[in-house]
Amino acid sequence: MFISQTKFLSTVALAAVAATTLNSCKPKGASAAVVGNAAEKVYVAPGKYDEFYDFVSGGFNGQLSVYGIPSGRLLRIIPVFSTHPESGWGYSEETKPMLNTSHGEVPWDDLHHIALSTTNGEHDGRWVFANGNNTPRIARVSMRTFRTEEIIEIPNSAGNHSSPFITENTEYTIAGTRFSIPVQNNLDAPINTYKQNYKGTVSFIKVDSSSGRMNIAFQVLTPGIDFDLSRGGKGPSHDWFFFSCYNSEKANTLLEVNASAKDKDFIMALNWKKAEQYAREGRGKMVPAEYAHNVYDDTKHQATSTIEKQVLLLDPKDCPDMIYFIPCPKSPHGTDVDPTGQYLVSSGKLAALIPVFSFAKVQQAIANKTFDGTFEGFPVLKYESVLHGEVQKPGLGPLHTEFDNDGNAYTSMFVSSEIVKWRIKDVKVLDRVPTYYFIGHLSVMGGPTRKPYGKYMVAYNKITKDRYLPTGPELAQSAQLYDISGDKMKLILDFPTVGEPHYAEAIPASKISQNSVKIFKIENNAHPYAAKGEGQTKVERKGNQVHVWMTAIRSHLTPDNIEGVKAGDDVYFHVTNLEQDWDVPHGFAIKNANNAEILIMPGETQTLKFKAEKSGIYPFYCTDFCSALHQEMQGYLRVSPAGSNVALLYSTGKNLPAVTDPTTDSIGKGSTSGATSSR
Ligand code: K7E
Ligand code: CUA
Repeated sequence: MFISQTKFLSTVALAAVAATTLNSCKPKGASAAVVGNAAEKVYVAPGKYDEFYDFVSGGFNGQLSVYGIPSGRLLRIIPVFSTHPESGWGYSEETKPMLNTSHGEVPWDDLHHIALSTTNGEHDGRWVFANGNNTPRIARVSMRTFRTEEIIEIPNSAGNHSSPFITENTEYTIAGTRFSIPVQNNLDAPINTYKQNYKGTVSFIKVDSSSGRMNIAFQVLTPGIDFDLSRGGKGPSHDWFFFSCYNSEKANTLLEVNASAKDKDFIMALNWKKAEQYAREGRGKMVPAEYAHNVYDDTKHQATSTIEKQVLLLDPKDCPDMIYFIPCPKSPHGTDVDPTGQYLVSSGKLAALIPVFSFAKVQQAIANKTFDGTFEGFPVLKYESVLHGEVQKPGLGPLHTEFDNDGNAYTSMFVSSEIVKWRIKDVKVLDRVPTYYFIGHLSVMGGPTRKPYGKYMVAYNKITKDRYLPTGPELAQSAQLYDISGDKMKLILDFPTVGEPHYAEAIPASKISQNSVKIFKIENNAHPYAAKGEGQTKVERKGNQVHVWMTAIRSHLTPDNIEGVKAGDDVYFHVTNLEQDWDVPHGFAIKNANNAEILIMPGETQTLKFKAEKSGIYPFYCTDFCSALHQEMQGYLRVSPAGSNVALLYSTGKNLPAVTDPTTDSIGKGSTSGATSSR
């Protein structure tokens, strides 16, 4: 996210902000900040592999991208909430349902955060979860196929920002609404009735431990505030989830809000174990809701989209001792839990310090009822009573905090463009290093897990300025890699990213590379239109639909000549890639299709729909340079005028007799007998 300048200018830190902003835009010796042996540290020799896969959110490109660390090499772009012509994601008939929502197809989203699945708080190498910010959705991506397998829409939500963070064993992935909205009734309540009618929700999406399948287990209704970010507890705080809330100025005009200016914003602590129990006890209510649940099947090679009709809503009024508010200095953004699960770091963007809360003290305060009033009926814990300490003078504009395995924290400072390393034990600042420029998220290898790997840290910056060759008004996005193995953080590499990166998480390559799927077994292909050999290829007409069972293998498409399609027909090319070798995709594209290509992996079937609108000849070809004779991998579709009598014919390697329509063609009179035969 990008913080508006005006908000900062209104703070007391005006002068300091202006000075630091200027400084960080025109740094002295920005390139000299690189240490001598940096090249050695990031050099991954040809033929060698990177140590980590880094899964990086693409922000407004709606995708995920995967980089190798430490090289910074881009390995893959994974389409999630956006169409991707390169692979046909969102263009093939099989993947279109993945982008379905209760509002129809939504082919774009704003992907900010990812969460790698964990078991006992450690990466288990199974799934990547990602949030769609704009049309609330959560996706699950497989680390075996590097593909999106499932997308679930989140009802009663608007601006799905504090998502998709997970509980320690990936029991749940969590989604908190950014905008509060009217929930359930009076859906177009006047905006000036915000205080009375607008509510927030946080959703708990159960993740099946073996299949990964997601289902919204329950939603919790909350006061009408804005949730920004969240994190699950670990170890001692396992049962809890923490949400930062901002912009509670509106809520602050409510009488019950504590009057202290310092307590204007909150961290909401929610005991999800209790919520789970209340849901089980039937304290929630099934309420009508419409949301899409889209699942991709790797055997049928296609997605289905189901519109769900109801969701279980928990009203905290019926669920005592489940939610507490922790006061937090101005406009908290990130809220992060340290590897031990004992400390909670919450960064107020406009605060001149970083509060660190002690989970043990939170528990004590709850037990002793050390409250400081209430917020909309919920107890507010007394700030001092839950505080472990405050990091003094960390820098300006703290956003996000990550951790290493040695008790240190690293906080990104947006306004002063730096990362500050500090010690959790005594909240003492140990080191600081500049970032170029305006860092948002940062990522320490394994930073959100119980056992961070440390070693490297990546800064994801908002502004690139002079880091790369200029490329017109828009510049490449900038990530920066730091060596954090010593006491001092050292900048060792700049690398550009695609889209606008927000959060990213890296995992050792050894945890997933051996599980990578190489091919889909052709014998397991259960696609209803699969042709598992050239003998199964055919063309059939069903009304104005023409279905083509086509195969691709080096280096021909079968069939390659198709006639008898008429203007007004919808032609479905179901292309099966018969290869059973790693890294031999075939592509398929046809002239004038209002569509993209499809890219078909070995053993897979994918379908391109072509609307035959005008009569003519439409060449098609393989788009992936698959062999020396790839360029020869081509064919023709003949589209005749609507109402003509040209029969369906198809062939490969054989010239069929000329077939013309006697009613529309006066030159030749070809035979139409043996119409749907071939070869
Ligand atoms: Cu700080 Cu959307 Cu996580 Cu961006 S958010 S930076
Ligand atoms: Cu198949 Cu090119």
